[in-house]
Amino acid sequence: MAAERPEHPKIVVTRRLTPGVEARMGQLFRTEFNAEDAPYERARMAGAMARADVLVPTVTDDIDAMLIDAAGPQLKLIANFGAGVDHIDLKAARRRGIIVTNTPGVLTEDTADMAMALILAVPRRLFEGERLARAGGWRGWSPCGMLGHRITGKTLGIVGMGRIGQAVARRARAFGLSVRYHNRHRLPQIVEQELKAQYEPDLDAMLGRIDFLTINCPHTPQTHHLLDARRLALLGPQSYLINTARGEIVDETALIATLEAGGIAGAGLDVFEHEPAIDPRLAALDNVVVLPHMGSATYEAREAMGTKVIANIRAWIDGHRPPDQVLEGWI
Ligand code: 8YV
Repeated sequence: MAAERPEHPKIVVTRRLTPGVEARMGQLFRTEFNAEDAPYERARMAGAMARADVLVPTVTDDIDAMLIDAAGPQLKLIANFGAGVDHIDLKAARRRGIIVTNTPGVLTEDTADMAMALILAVPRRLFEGERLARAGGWRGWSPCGMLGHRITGKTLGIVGMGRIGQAVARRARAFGLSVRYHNRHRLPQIVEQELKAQYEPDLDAMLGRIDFLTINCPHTPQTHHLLDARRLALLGPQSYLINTARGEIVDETALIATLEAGGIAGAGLDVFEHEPAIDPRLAALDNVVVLPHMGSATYEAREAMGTKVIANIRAWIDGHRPPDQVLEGWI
C-alpha cells in the first residue's frame, strides 16, 4: 500500500485554478500547474498522465480509455475539479485501479440560481429587451411592447432530482411554480412534501404536463440524448427548455429543428453538445438564451471546489478513502 501512495506525490493540474486554490495546493503538494490555462492537447495530456501520481482535470479534458490505458502505472487518483465526470472514462479508470473523485455539493446553489435565472429570462425576454435597449432601439413604452409569458401559476418539470434539482425546486416554489419531477428513484415522502414536488415515473407523460423543463441530471450513457426529437415534440409549442447540466443530454440537432419549427417556445442553454462550439443557428434565435457554461462560475464555488479537490487528495495520501470518490452508480 505504501508504495502506491508516495509521501510526496506529483500532482498535475490541467487548468488555472483561482489564486487562493493554487496557493494552497502549491503549499501542500508537489504541484505542477498549467500557466497557460488552455486545455492540454492530447499529447500533452498523455505526457501529464505519464508522470502524475494525481491528475486534477476539469470538464474541458477528455480523459478517454486510450489515455487512461496509456497512463503511467503511478497514476492512482484523478481528482476532478467539478461535479460532472462524464469526460472521464470511469470504466477504464476502474480497470486500471485509478480512483476518481469529484466536487459535489459546493456548486449546487450557484447552478440552481443559473437555472432559475434562465427560467425567468427566457419567457420574460430579458436578453432580447436588454439587446434592444443597449442598441438604442427602444422607442418608448407601449402596451404591446416586449410581451412575454408569466411564470407564476405555471408548472415546472425537473429531470434529475438530486441536489441541484432540489435546489431549483425550492426556488421555483418561491416564484409560484408547481413542481413535477422525473428521477431514477422517487424521493422520500418527507422531501417531496417539503418541496411540494410531484413524482412523475414516466418522463414522456411529464413532458405533456409542464410549461418549463429544466435538466439537472448527470450525463451518463442512460441520459445521452434523453431529450430527442420525439420527446421535444411532447413538450409542445408553449413550453420552454432550460439546460444547465450537460449539452449531450439533449439532441442538439433535434433541438434546433424543433426551435426553428416553433415546436417549443424557447430555450435557455448554459451547456452545449460540442462545447465550446455553440451552433450559430441557436445563437440566431431571439427566443434562445445562450451562455458560456457559467452555472457554477462564482468565486465562492471555485474556492470550495478547490477545497474539495485538496481534501480528496489529502485523504488519499493519508491512505483513507477520499470523501468524494465516484462510486459504481455513475457507470
Ligand atoms: C464546472 C460543471 O464549472 O461541475 C460541473 O460538473 O459542469 C461546471 O459547473 C466544471 O465542470 C468544472 O470542471
